[in-house]
Amino acid sequence: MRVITFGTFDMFHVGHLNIIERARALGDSLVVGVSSDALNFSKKSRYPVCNERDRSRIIGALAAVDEVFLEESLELKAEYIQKHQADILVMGDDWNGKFDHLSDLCKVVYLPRTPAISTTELIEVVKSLPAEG
Ligand code: C2G
Repeated sequence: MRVITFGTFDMFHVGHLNIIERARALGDSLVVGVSSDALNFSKKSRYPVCNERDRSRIIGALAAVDEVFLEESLELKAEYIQKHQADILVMGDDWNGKFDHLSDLCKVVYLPRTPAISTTELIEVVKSLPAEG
């Protein structure tokens, strides 16, 4: 079984690792679509802290990941699933129900998010640290 998942994975943290490892455990191989910088800008009006090349390198270096590609549009999930011959689509449950229409192409699974950690919170924590010196 081939599993596919998607994400920005900016400022990589343990919540990202958890979903990637749990996604991989559902099948025999895992392909990850890393959201492009342009896709992030169009969604959030800001670029990720880490650029798409570095984010892709980090994801590709993980033992649980077999293949990485750039996700250029949120609307292309069906094409990516078919191109990569995925049997299972895994998303965090912040996306609950959003991809149910793809269930005629593959199984769609939403996994619970890891509580109490997010890129947004990490940015806030770093901002609140006192300056050194
Ligand atoms: N995640 C998680 N637990 C957290 C934080 C994130 O399980 N504490 C999961 C998210 O649910 C998502 C994945 O990690 O499945 C990547 O999260 P983001 O980088 O925030 O990705 P996102 O911007 O939601 O994806 O097609 C979707 C796009 O690629 C955007």
